[in-house]
Amino acid sequence: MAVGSTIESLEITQMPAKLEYQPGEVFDFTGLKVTAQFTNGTSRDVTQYLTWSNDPLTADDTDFQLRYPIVMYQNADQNDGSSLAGIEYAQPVAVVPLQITENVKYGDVNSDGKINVKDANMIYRCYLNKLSLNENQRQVADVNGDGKITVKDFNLVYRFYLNKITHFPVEELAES
Ligand SMILES: [Ca+2]
Ligand SMILES: [Ca+2]
Repeated sequence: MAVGSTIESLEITQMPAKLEYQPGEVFDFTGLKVTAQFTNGTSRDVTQYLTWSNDPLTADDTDFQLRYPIVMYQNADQNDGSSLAGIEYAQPVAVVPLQITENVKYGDVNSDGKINVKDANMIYRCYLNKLSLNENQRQVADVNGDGKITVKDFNLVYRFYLNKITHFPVEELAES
């Protein structure tokens, strides 16, 4: 790479193959190509120099940032650590738009990752008007997809818990 020339911008010339993620996954750069435009008019593939966060993705990472390592330019006395005046830093950033969606886990009304008798009981109590569920809870509780929370949903969740069924009617509706 030409020393002394400065990156003007980073351009994503090829998007990574995977753009859709669930929270908790880690960014996969496969297929990604990023080209740097230099102030001297040249351009070059700099994909291999980029850095990014390997932390699990969250719902906020829809603009995923890829950074070029800090570039220091302009003449400066680099032996004099006491004065950084006159040195400019630039950290070119390319942004990959990611789609991060949380999969609906039908039947898991209390969102503990398991489908068991606790969820079935919540559905039953909701049906009896003893418990009010929020919008998300109502969505995952309606496992037969009829828009209502009834004893049918309770039965389905309970049967799922007993391993009598492996999926819910609402999931078949979503797939078709
Ligand atoms: Ca649960
Ligand atoms: Ca229902």
